[in-house]
Amino acid sequence: MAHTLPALPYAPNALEPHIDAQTMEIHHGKHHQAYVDNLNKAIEGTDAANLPLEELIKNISKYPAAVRNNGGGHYNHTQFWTVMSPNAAAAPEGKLADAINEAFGGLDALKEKMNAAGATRFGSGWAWLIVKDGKLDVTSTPNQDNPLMDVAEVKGTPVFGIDVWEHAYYLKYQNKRPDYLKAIWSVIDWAEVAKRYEAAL
Ligand code: MN3
Repeated sequence: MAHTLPALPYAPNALEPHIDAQTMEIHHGKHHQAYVDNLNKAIEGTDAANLPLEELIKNISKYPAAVRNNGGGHYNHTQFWTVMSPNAAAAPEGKLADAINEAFGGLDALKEKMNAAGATRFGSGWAWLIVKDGKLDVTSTPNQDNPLMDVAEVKGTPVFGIDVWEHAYYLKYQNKRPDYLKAIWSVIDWAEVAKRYEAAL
């Protein structure tokens, strides 16, 4: 059961000007493809080859670093493409909006908290909105780790994550990670995030 690269749900230039087409093409077609290929290589001929990705991720401490890095890379990017959209719902509604108000005091406060988590993550990693003990929380992980991994410092069910690797923003934003983090909220699709939140509960 080899893992495969999911198609981008929109054209590579669909998220411009916030995320440029060349970054999307390289990020999805080269970086994500490499995680998929290297994950398949790392699990070929082992018991892990028959397991769904989420099972690998939840028990990642049992596997070699190549499975952690590339399995994490595949999982993280797969969710990343789907929570962005050229027709993004601009604000959360209903249950998700209530939960954000309760946990953070409002959407702006959540954005600030996630941007701070992303901006202060040293080197490469991800900023996450998670469900932890039934409540929303914000955390970050290094490299291609995520909060679903049994090795994560702060564990929880990922609602969505923002990639803060330089490859996600360097062509357009150069070293200005905070500018990228400010811009990305224009393409975060709150309707998709709400679906993921309800599934995480
Ligand atoms: Mn990436």
